[in-house]
Amino acid sequence: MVDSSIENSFTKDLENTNNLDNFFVEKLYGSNWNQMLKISKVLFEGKSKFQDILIFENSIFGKVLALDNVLQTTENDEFIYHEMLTHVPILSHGNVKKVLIIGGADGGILREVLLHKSIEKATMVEIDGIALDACKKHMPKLSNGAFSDPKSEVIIADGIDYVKNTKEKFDIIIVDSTDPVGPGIVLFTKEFYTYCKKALNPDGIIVTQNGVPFAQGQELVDTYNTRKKIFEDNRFYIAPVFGYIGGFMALGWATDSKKHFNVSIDTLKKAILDLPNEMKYYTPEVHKASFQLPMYIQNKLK
Ligand code: AG3
Repeated sequence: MVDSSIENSFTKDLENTNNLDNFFVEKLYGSNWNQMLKISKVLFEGKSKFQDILIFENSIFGKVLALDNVLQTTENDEFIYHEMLTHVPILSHGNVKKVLIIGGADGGILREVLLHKSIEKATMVEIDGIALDACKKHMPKLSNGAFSDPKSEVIIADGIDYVKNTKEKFDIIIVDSTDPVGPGIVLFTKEFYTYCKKALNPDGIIVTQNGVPFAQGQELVDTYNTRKKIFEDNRFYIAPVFGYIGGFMALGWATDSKKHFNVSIDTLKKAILDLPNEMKYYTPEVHKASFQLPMYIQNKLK
């Protein structure tokens, strides 16, 4: 028996979806498959030199950031993406002092990076200062103070120019980009990965977001083919991020050091004791399992 108040709220919601006013509609996967989120309140709407920026509230996801009409992050599911894109490379490496974040306007990656006591400096290079300020003001839970941490350095610049010109060397580069459309497109090129390799220490690791393979399979294949000419060890690991519809998202991993992938669960279990006990997705077991790809994803990489 369905609780009648639940039934009523479903029926009411169904009626509401017939009125398309006040819905955010994402058409990232083309016109045959859209995602709709009810907007209960608009918190920020603006346009920068690079993109349209929208921050709104939704009763399921909490505050939502969309850039050029594509959902980027939400308060209620961000932990999955930010924990996996940060702790997997940092804990696999085991001795990380300097991290470079490319993109990441909302500050979620920076927040997770700074949890690691070994970090001496976290540099974040974000192209869009307006997006960053809007997130800081309207979604402060995401960065949770990370922007004013003395170990943080925030640079407003194009990520590709930064990696091309920097003399610094990093242990980890985390590319928290948009999809390969608009300002994010250069972050998927051979040039960009080559500059990243130069900016990494010899045993450094670069991780990237590579879309949802079921819907964006070509992005996965292109990234793999481009990077295998540059790095010794190229892989993907997966996490389901609810707001990025279509099942698992692929996170890319590239390094010249073969040992990081083989880090043991015991090493990870010891390393995680140094972190505050507040993970909501990451565990050492999930870390190791996330590199085991379902067959439909393996087939794309054959
Ligand atoms: N950047 C990754 C957004 C990718 C969306 N793609 C998709 N739905 N297939 C997120 C920024 C979070 N800091």
